Amino acid sequence: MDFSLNEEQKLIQQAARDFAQNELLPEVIERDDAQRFPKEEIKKLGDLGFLGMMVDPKYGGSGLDTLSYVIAMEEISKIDASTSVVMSVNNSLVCWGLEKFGSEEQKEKYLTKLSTGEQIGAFCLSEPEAGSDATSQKTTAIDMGDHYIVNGTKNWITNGGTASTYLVIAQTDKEKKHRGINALIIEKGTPGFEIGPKENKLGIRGSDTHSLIFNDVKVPKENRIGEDGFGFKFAMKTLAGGRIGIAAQALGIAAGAYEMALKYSKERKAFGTEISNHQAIAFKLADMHTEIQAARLLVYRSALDKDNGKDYDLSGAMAKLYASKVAMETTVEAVQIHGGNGFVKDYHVERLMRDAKITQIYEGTSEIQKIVISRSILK
Ligand code: COS
Repeated sequence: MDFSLNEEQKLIQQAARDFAQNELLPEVIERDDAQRFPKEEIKKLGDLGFLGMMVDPKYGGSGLDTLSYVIAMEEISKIDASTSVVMSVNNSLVCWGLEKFGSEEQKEKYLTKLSTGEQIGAFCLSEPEAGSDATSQKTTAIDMGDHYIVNGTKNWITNGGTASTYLVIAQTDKEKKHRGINALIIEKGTPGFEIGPKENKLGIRGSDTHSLIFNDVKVPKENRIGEDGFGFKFAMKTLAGGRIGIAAQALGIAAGAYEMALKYSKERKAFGTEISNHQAIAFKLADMHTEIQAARLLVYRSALDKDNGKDYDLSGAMAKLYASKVAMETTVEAVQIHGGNGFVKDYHVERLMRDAKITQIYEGTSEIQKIVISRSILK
């Protein structure tokens, strides 16, 4: 077992760190306040090759491994989780799903633009009544011969307003239950496809989350991903990799909060000495450091499983479950170490605490991860 990074991975880590410091940090508080999407920053992230990191260069991607992707995700998430969720969805849910399961024509037409960041993608599974219970899709895609007619609503869609390409999961044959579900590529601007209002969120407020409404939307058959009825498996397989990305995001949020708390504890004085000299604070830092390192090992392990062609459903679920818990606990402690300053926006840790919460919810709640893990160990 060798967890040391190679030269290329170290360069990617440094590039991501520099980008986060120079491009994301300066206006991250303002974007969070105003719920402003990081439009320019995402464009630059695309220029860096971070929006299609694992995609084959022949489709405009960077051709890197999953480990490189999680390393970059960690660094970006230390500073700005609103930006890293755009990166995660585009890389693992949209680009990966299209490259793995899309037709050659779909890859030529959509993937080449998505992997460079010329366009952004969205992954549309959740509905008002189908979040965790993902097989209960109410959105329908009725087979009309050479096209589908799509009706329904999707909820909490990341990149909902800014995306150009939407991967939409919908029920074609209700009798067949999850085996009658399809995944369709729907372009923004298709008649009948409307974008609902933007959600006003607790955290990742710079990201762009919307409901989507489909009213008799005509989608050509060639926009279906995979065979008829493959849609649910497509969603599950794609989400399994997505969970590695969100685990890396959670790891980054935790590590970012820890680094800020560590620095602050060496500067802030109380009772005549830096607060890091008080065991009450030093022990908190010891716990944070240990838990973050454990989370990092789980995240790296799941990325390596994926890179080595092994099953990563279990390791990805464990990484997400644990890293998101560590993100929540670490950010709460980072606020505590900052005291009154932790409660005001200028010190960043309150934002990281708000951002951490979503990592226990999206791409499968912690409870869903426990279903995946327990089924795997009990089968
Ligand atoms: N890879 C491939 N196929 C998978 C899979 C995976 N990781 N997980 C499930 N499947 C397949 C199963 O093999 C089964 O297909 P067959 O009947 O053809 O064998 C099908 O999917 C249904 O699986 P299952 O019967 O286990 O479905 P459940 O309704 O019990 O749900 C969970 C399984 C809970 C794991 C699933 O619904 C889930 O992940 N829910 C959360 C979805 C989510 O993450 N939502 C967040 C919104 S997206 S941001």
